[in-house]
Amino acid sequence: MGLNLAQKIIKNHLVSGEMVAGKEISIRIDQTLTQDSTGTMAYLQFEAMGIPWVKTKKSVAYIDHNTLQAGFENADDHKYIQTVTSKHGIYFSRPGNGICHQVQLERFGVPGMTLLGSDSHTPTGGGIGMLAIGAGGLDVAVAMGGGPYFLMMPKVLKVNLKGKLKPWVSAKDIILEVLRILTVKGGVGKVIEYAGEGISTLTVPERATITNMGAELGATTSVFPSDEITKAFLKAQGREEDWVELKPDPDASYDEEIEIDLDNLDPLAAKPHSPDNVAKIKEIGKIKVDQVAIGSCTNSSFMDMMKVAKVLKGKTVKPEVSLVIAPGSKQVLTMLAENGALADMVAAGARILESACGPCIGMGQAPASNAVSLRTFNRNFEGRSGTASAKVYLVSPEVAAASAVTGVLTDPRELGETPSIEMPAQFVVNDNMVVPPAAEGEEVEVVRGPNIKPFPINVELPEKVTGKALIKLGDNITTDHIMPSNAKLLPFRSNVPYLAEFCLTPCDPEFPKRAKENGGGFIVGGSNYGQGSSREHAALAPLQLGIKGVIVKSFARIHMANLINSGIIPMTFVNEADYDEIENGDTLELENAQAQIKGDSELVIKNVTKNKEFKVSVALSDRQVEMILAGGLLNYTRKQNS
Ligand code: MIC
Ligand code: SF4
Repeated sequence: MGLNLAQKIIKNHLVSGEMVAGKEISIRIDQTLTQDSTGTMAYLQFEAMGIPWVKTKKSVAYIDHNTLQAGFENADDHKYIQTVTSKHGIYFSRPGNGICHQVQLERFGVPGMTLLGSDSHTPTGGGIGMLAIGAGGLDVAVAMGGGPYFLMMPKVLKVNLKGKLKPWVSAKDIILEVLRILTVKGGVGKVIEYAGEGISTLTVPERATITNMGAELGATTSVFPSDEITKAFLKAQGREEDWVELKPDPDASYDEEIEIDLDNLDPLAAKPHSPDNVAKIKEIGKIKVDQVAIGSCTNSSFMDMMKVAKVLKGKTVKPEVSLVIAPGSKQVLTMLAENGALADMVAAGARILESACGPCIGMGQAPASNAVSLRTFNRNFEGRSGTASAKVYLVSPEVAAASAVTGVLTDPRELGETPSIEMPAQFVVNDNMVVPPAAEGEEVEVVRGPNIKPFPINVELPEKVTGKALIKLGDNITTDHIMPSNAKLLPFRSNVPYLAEFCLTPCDPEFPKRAKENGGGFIVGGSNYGQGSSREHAALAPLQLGIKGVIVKSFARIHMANLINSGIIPMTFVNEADYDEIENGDTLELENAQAQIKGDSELVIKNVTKNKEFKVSVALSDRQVEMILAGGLLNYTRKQNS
């Protein structure tokens, strides 16, 4: 039996384990990326490992998230990252050079290689045929040190694309359709592999929009083949030599398959407050729009920006609408400036932002109270924009631009003929904002600002784990709930004790106080707990507050890995009805914790308050069991080394 593309790349990088879905494997990592809001922690952890120089083929550190410098904190973190990367062999992409995933795709991505990034949208690299996976900072630090990356062998789901998109329908609509079909938990434990005649109609940036938002499916990653279109993109980036052809074997098999007929797709939107709450623009109707935000790692390519510029040319943004545009990279911005498209945007009234994440992560441009905000981004979780009452719709650049000029949600087909935009034969290449590491790392002095505080490290698992159920949450709790990130909190990503004061506060403002008063305890939740970001702060902040275990109906992949890395026990109800029995404040007890975790994948927990027992499952590999026993990955590694 032949292999599909995901299996081929995994096989080429396999270090340990059997390629059987659901079993733990480890793979060699060729490239890593970090961004600044997860990077400080990743580099502190890398330093703690004591490895002088990275062992990957290429590691890049980007500054793109925390670019609002309202105080000294972000600038201090940038200095720390710039000096620590220079010392240890990592390339540094300066603030202003662009959003990590966009720049990585343009300048560094190589088909067939593996990429591990401390950001959940790292799978953007799948658009160029990489196996690109998002992970917590500690996992990325280990990979930089040459260690393999451990993951459960994923199932592979084939998305067969038929036909060709109609005018004004775009790659964003394809991934929104996949989200409508599969939901935000439909990709958990899977790689989404794109195939079919329809892929030959999609450019690399369009493919990258699709693989980027595979993160919203909860997928391990998403991947496209590397073909003549990939070759043309790399050639236009002056990197033709990086191209290799990659495709599945003709007799490849897949665990699951869905089909999408591109001819039948209409412009879509994900309505508040979930990326899978998808409907046709026509069906939602002409709701009044207050803000339009165009950019983010999903839709900020040169082609996307050109579509927007063409719609805006010669028009004026409605007076009631604030239109902000953040081109994804310096390359994109330079090309827009050179060909006049930037002038068309500015003339129409667009507010141009720097090439960075910006409003996508609540770094400015929070909408007005109750505002409707249309965004070309990938997440519309409640409150993520910085305004709790805002209603965020995720749309394509075409829908966003059309709506900015009409003032209401608009199906762009109403604008008449689509502007024709050609993929450039040559992109403007100037890597002067990428600083190579020092020739002599030992000579570099690492600069640490006062905002860098020690991060919490767990202790060995005790014999008896006991504590209260401190909070009971519903389904689809995001990392934005667990560890909110906005312009006020992002500057403290290297200060976990401070951040912990805001842990789960969108769900219950009293949570941190209660956790501390009770000396820690348990978090109880529903299904898909921890979806969203790769931020390990969503595990470190609970650890700081003394959380010992999280009991839920199911977990999102990266968050579960981050809990294990922190030594917090991730448990799922064997019988989901037991979720209903637990009440806030119940005392829970895990007796003989060490023996139970070593022994069986099912543990017995006693609800002391209700005098009842219930079973939870811990789906851990032998290695993960050892990590929980040791109190997390750092302790486990230290133990192994001694
Ligand atoms: C996000 O889009 O939520 C982020 C901000 O990029 C995160 C990383 C972070 O929390 O720093 C992600 O996607 O992993
Ligand atoms: Fe940045 Fe938004 Fe992309 Fe996260 S999703 S990397 S915040 S642009």
